[in-house]
Amino acid sequence: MTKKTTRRDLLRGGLAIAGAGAFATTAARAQGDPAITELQPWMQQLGEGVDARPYGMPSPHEAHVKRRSVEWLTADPVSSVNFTPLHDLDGIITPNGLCFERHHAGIAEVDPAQHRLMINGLVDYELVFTMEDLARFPRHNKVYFLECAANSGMEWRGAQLNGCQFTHGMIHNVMYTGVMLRDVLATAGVQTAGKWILPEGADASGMTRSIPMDKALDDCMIATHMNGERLRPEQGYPIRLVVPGWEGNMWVKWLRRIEVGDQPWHHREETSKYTDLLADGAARRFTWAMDAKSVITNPSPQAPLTHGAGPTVLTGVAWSGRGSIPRVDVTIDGGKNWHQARMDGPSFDKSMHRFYFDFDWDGKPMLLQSRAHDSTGYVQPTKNQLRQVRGENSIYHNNGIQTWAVDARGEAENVEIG
Ligand SMILES: Nc1nc2c(c(=O)[nH]1)N[C@H]1C(S)=C(S)[C@@H](COP(=O)(O)O)O[C@H]1N2
Ligand SMILES: [Mo]
Repeated sequence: MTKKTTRRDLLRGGLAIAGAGAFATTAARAQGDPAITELQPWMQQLGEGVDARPYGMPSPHEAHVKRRSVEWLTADPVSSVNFTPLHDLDGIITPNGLCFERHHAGIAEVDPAQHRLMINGLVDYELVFTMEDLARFPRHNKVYFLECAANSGMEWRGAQLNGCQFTHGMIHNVMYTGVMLRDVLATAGVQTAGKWILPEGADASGMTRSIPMDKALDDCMIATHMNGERLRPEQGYPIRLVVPGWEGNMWVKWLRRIEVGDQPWHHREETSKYTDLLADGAARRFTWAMDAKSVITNPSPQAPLTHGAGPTVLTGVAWSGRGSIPRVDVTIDGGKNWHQARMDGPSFDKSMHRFYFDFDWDGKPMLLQSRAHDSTGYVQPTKNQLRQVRGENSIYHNNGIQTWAVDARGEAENVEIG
């Protein structure tokens, strides 16, 4: 016979799960809570109708969730960067309006009717496509992260910016819809000598990068949509190049031309920029794939623990330009003990992964770190391990382990340990 469950039983069951009610309010304590006893304004009037919000926006209570920039970082906002508010997000997808932006000459406002994609150079047929032409190639859907090689660059010499939005926010993770670059190149007929491509952007910076043909024919896409809707102007509307797992600079936005050549061009963005100056003065050439990396997004400096000791959800994101992330380790005592985090959500190659560590906080100060393992077996290094190999002159490609010091009040700070 099944026992009839009373409300009292349910409450008791709930409390037992919560460990003596560490995070539950008992019915007795809740007595007189106006959130329960008072009729709220939204309970007393009709809401707006279906025509009021043809393109919906987040609740006004979420107005703090926004991209932010660091004023002193660059000389001018048109050649600058803003950062994804990682600490305010969950799951693995970055909402379109919150994807960090990196422009070298501001946002190009392109009229798709006046935009063309040209293929020229070492091809049998030099071709020009309208946006309509591109829509006639087979379409594909893929989730990929885009990380600027400069992400965490300000942290090379030591802990600096107070918030994962600023230390790790030059990344977004989006589902792209688009056509395979290899299908488009095939119509032009790449000649045997064609070993490299040079995509070029239609913005005033005329961004160009050399990309080896193997990568171009492997998984590169010409994207038209992000998270189901057309690309945003900030992200390269109407088309951008998607170069899975490789540094963000190669993902040319407002794509207008692809030249096929027999050798790399060595333009600005692959020589004086986006290369790493090693200790001996030599520069690392062509660092394309972004190595495995992770960061704890909550708690973090912009997202303190406010509930005190007891059940606590720690979470963060991890990614690798070389594959997926089967495992993330987490420590709350600065690396004395490591715990395997719980991976949750879809796991795609070269996509962001979400991890959680659900634990009972004793209310004492903590030193939080996360360490990603990728599907190739590579393990995310400490910042000191990176410095041993790369010296102190680097800016780009910092995938070292991040530390947050959490004090007894739950406030978090960017620090570096041993
Ligand atoms: N045409 C063009 N493409 C560009 C850039 C640019 O300034 N112009 N910036 C590059 C850099 S450095 C990065 S990190 C990514 C940023 O993409 P996002 O603005 O979608 O975040 O775009 C790349 N593609
Ligand atoms: Mo970048």
